[in-house]
Amino acid sequence: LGINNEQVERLVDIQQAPESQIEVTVLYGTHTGNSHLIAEKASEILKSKGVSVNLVGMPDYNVRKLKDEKNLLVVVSTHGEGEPPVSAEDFHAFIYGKKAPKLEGLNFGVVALGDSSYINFCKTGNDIYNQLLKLGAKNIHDIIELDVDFKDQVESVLPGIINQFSGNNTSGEAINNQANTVVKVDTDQWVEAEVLEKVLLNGRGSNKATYHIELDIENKGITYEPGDALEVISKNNPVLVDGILTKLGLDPETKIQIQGQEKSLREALIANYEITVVTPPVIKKYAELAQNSKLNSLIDDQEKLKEYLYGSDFLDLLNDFSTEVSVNDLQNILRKLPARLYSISSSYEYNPDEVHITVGAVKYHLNDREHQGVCSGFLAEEIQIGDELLIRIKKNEGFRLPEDHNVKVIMVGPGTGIAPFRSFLQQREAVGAKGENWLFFGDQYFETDFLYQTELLKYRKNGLLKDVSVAFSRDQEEKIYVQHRLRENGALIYQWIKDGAYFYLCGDMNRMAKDVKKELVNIIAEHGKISVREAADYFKEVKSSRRFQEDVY
Ligand code: 2AM
Repeated sequence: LGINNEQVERLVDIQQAPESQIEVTVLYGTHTGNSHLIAEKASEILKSKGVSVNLVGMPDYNVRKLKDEKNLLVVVSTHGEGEPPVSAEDFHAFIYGKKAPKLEGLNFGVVALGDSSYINFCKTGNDIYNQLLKLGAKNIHDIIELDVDFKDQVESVLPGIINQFSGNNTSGEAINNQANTVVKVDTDQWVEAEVLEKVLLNGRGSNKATYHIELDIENKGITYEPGDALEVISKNNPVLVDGILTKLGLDPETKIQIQGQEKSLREALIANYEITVVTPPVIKKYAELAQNSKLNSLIDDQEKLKEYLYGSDFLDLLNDFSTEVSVNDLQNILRKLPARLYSISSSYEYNPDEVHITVGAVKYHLNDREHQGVCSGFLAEEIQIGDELLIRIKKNEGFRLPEDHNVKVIMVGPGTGIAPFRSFLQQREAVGAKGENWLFFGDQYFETDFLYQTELLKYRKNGLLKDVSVAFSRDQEEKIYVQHRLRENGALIYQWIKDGAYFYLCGDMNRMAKDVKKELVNIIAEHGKISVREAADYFKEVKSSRRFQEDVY
């Protein structure tokens, strides 16, 4: 079970306290809701074992209570290149901060979610795990790391850690029964929805291909709120699949078992396995097979590995480091293809029969071949009007319009970051919200990349939009970005924020979101006539009161 003596003693401690009921706080930090899902499931199982559970999201958790906790199960995801999800930022900062308490009386476990295509896989979970140890808390179980295909794994790992908390008998049989009967986290049904419309939003000559896609959900029993995302099941490009099969000399019609179904190898490679991305675990498993000294030295060098993996697909790997691969090997090496998430760009109140998404197609040339992003490529190249897509709604409670319709709203969404704001605007129109709306949009060129231009200008004309401030970065020599437009309007932005406006940010996480937040702090400092440090504190307050919300990727 991976526990040491000390942990066993702890466990016995718990068991020897029959009088008082065991209490466990299940604390989750989530971005897309997966951690929430797992935390809920863990709570359910704990309760069924007579444990008293306090299930709480990190933003709602009073960190001053941490020092009094006895049993803590943390479920947390990692965002992008190893950062905490927004909802976990404060908790993460608190345990690393000066005010972090000693936690000698605490038993804890961590379930970490992540995406193994990133080098810093599950970093936030590991940060929290290591820091809780440093603060003197006792790990009741080793950290559990779950990849994007966690739904397969969670059923076998969750009972193990839960039994440590509940102090229950941990016989393998009990765990297995649990695994088969109780631990199903993936219960939401997928729905087939017909593609009603598919429009390329960029003009001829653009560097970009952004598609507006409308899906029919009439009578499908689906509802959603502005801010929610759509999960889409995608398929791999058959050309890439055939390239792989040819390279490996495998028979496409070989029958294999996958998720309890029999399929041909070709079908499975199209629908079930990830081949457009090579993750570090995948290349490591492949290296064991290939026994190639060049490949071995590559995987030992993190920086070089990262550089190599950037943009490479599985066929690149096969071409660069040839070796014999059996059907069985393939099944062992490849990761399951996860569903993809897109911010919904329509409002249910405005049109309950449809759901819209705005998809930026990822396409590039590498090693003399065309490469595509898996789902955007699928939606851009394969899917046509009249086709059916498998979809379901993914709630996003961290990105919500103010309940009070009179509150002003500032939205910053360059590129496909515009998507949720189209939904916000439709919603504000549908419910007749009186609060003013101000949109900042940016992209490369006015001529070809002003997404939803007609709609947005119409909204400005009819007053739904107070203004749409645009930044076309490449229409002039020097770059103009949305944050420059924010700065130009600094005095008014500051006024709005002072007056209680909500500020929303959506789009690129790595550069844009960081720069915009920095600019916002500068605006607060300049127009509030306070130091940058004080402005940063003020910004934190705005954020904790949920008047700053972001959905970045
Ligand atoms: P660029 O591609 O010309 O650099 C949407 O992709 C828009 O965001 C583009 O105009 C892009 O400009 C811009 N962008 C790139 N980096 C950015 C940053 N750090 N801050 C704000 N916008 C950025």
